[in-house]
Amino acid sequence: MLPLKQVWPAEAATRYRAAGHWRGETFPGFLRQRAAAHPGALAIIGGTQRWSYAELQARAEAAAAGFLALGLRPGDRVVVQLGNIPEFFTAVFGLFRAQMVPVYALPAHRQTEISHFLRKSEAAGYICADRGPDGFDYRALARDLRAAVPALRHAVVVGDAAEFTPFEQLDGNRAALPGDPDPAAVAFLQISGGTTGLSKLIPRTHDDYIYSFRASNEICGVTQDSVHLIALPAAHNFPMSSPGHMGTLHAGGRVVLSPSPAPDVAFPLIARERVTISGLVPPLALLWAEAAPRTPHDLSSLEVLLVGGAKLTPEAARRVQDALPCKLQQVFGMAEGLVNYTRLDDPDALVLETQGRPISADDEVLILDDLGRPVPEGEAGHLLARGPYTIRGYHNDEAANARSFTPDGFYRTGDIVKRTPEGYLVVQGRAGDHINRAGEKISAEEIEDHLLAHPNVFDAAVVSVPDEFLGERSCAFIIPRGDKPRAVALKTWMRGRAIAEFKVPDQIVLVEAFETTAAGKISRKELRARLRARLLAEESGQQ
Ligand code: OOB
Repeated sequence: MLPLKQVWPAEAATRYRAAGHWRGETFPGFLRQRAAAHPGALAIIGGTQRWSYAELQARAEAAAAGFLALGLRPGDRVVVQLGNIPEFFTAVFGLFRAQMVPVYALPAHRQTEISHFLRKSEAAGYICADRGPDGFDYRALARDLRAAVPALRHAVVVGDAAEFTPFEQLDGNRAALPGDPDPAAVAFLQISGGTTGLSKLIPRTHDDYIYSFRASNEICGVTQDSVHLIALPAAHNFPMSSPGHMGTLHAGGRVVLSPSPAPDVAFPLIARERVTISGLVPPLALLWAEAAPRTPHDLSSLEVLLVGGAKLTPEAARRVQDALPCKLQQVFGMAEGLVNYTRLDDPDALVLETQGRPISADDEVLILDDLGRPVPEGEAGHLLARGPYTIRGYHNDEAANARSFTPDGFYRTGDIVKRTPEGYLVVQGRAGDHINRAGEKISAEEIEDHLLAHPNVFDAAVVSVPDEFLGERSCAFIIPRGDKPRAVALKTWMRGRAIAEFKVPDQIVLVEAFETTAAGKISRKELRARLRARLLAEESGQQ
């Protein structure tokens, strides 16, 4: 299969190379270099395993040779659904080494999502673990996927593989391994948060992604002395590259994998491994802030805590800063590219009240009104971005590309932001209809589609509602048909749709009809806005 390309105009690519952003580095290339320079340094710590760079490199090569021996070919896409276990790194560096393209799924995804990723990426392989920490059996999922997606040729399982290929036994002829990939080729496909319908696939190249975490390392102070606790799912873009495990490995530091972000799991790891940096979504940062003053574990090694993925309010930021013995750094990023950070030497006012400024002097940011005109400085508008690590288009999705990118290549982020006089962004909200549930993005449309498949649902509208703990939660308004469905039963039925648990509506409200205007029907967007406003008014009236 030909390598996938992500196309920047030649002029922009030349400029990014000349500026030293794109240096021709690749994933297999940088791991090989680190392993040669510091073979004995610890790279990955997870469960009972402690792997040096040399060991990670050797395991990745064995996996790469094993993938080829199975019959997978360079260019093949392989969906990787692994949690925070060391094998995640063997799998993805093995795929990189064999010039295959990982497609990153989250452990929470189920058959509906994974089969969509497999089809959309035309994947030939799927890698999962036997079971998740919650007991979920991914082999049962692999069976369903094989039946549903005939193009899926290989399922590889970490642990007890049953009838599938055992991950631990992957090996083959190293001499058959290809050379290093083209740095301009797509290295992997990330999953979009999904504003409309199903998730889109985000192609990231070696050049652009490595630039984003190399530059993040500088901004977040990551060096070979850093010990990075990965508490969020390793496949998510934030813990992967902001500066994430990839940034840490690029710097020659240590990655410590936490099977859960809960303080009772993460805090002992911080103390034992002398963790210096970690990243969390706001609800978890608040949980850590609650637990930190009472913990018997020594957290004094922590230097930096990054918080992002959803809005951290100034009050919440203050609480986190006061309770934890480290610097707070806000991060506002997206898997499509653009990432903003507050800087480590910024004054409190910027750290607590803004979501930072872009990584790169070559990040171009526009803030536009509804008609596409720049807003006056300091006013809120739609954020658009273009730059050396922001994609120019989704994988294999013309319709989404027409919606999400301007003709001159700016990505419409869907976020509403303001810019401060210092050039820092403050996130005000979203233009699109999605729910940011503790950093997990849920498309209202996708959930409405599922609900409409229920025989007793005449119509459904899904909205986000402010939530003290989650930031936002989902509420589904349902017009029943025939027997009124009960909320509990409807939730159970939704689980039967084989979707990620976080997509099951938190709240269900039955209504007789949706509003219309004198002129007739109103748009879905307007309808969702009205329903949301009504619910909030009712809730505040009850207090
Ligand atoms: C990160 O990436 P995604 O792709 O899961 O979600 C991106 C969206 C943004 O467009 C924005 O709506 C929201 O998540 N978001 C924030 C935020 N960080 C992300 N909204 C308010 N404040 C923040 N600090 O979520 C992501 C990727 C890389 C680094 C950090 C987060």
